[in-house]
Amino acid sequence: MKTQVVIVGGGPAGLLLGQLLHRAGIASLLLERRSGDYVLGRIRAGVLEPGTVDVLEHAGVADRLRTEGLTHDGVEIGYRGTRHRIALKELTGKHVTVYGQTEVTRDLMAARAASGAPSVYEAEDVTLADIGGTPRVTYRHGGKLHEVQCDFIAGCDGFHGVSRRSVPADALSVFERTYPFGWLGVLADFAPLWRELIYAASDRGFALASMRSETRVRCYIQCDLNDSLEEWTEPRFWEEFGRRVGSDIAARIPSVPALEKSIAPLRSFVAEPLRFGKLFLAGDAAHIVPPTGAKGLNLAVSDVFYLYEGLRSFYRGNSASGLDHYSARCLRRIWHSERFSWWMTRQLHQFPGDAFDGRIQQAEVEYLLESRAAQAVLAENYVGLPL
Ligand code: RFL
Ligand code: PHB
Repeated sequence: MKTQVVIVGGGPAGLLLGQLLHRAGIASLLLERRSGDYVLGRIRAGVLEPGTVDVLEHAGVADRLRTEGLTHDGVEIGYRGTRHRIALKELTGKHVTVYGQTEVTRDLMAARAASGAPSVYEAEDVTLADIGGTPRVTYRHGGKLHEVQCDFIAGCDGFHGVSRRSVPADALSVFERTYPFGWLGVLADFAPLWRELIYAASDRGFALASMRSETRVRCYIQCDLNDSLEEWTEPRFWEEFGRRVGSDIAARIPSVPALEKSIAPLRSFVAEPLRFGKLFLAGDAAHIVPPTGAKGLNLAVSDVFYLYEGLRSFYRGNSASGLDHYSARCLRRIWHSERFSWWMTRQLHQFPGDAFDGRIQQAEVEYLLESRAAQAVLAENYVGLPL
């Protein structure tokens, strides 16, 4: 079989690229290791930058987002028992949209199915060959081995995927930071007791109050990396969450079961460059940010948009310059988001150890809460730097 672009990975990055290419008349084959239901069962991001919404509009997949997405003009920072609003709209003229990654993925899956563009779910042993020359991708499906020749491969297969590992180690530079804690997340059905997201720093650790709709909340607490999900029963989770976000909310949390509960480690990671021969990495395959800045999905979307522009001008205009500049163009935006996500994480979590670092952190949060200029810096980054 032959196609123009093989897309490895059917998360938001891979699906969005497929949809944009389809609309530009460029053929792709999408290979996803898991089943569609499994992909939709992963609960992840919730906040979309305006630039991300624009790209989804451009891809023709924003109908439901437009009606069901929640517009948020601010976020709150909780600190030492009080809450302070960062007025995103006033400070930047922009707002963010609360719309779950699951829903973005669902909309993209529906668009791909409707377009008739081929996807293979439960594709096993995806292997990339000759990525420096005439690329081929092999995979196993339904007990059979398949081989596809293509012009380009888009590695959209997340942090644990095969694409980045297919690049010779000496051709990649890796930059990495891990954090000594994780996030325990709970999804539950009750009407949010907060109007906007609350990022709460407390002596007991960080907590985030988020939401998916008018009837569904998503909440996180900073936890120990060695904690097990079993020890975090729902009553214990809600009690701890309440102590961190504030007593007004704590008193009103209903006793409800979790629809989903998971622990995620926090990591900053960038692999450079994003291109090797005919392989282009995009999204989590190339970089990871800790979730505190709500940047991961948004960065995946900006990578994909640049890659789509590069491929479109290659096929339409016979110009390879967009593809040649792809990596540098992405990396500039990636590092700005890496910095912001690292900074948000650093300011709002409890870190073990150093008393000096602790005092600096305290001074920095106090400055943020007192200075309109500091708030404008946060707001500008939170709503997203321009594409
Ligand atoms: P994904 O979503 O990981 O999709 C990669 C897909 O590739 C498949 N795959 C393979 N397929 C074929 N062959 C192989 N060998 C394969 N190996 C893997 C996988 O099954 C999967 O379907 O990466 P993508 O598309 O780059 O999307 C990135 C986003 O998922 C990620 O950045 C965000 O979820 C990060 N994130 C957040 N981002 C935001 O912008 N705003 C947020 O509010 C936000 N909150 C979060 C987050 C991530 C979190 N976790 C769990 C890490 C909150 C959390 C808790
Ligand atoms: C979420 O709703 O899952 C969410 C929101 C904001 C973040 C991280 C996660 O910074």
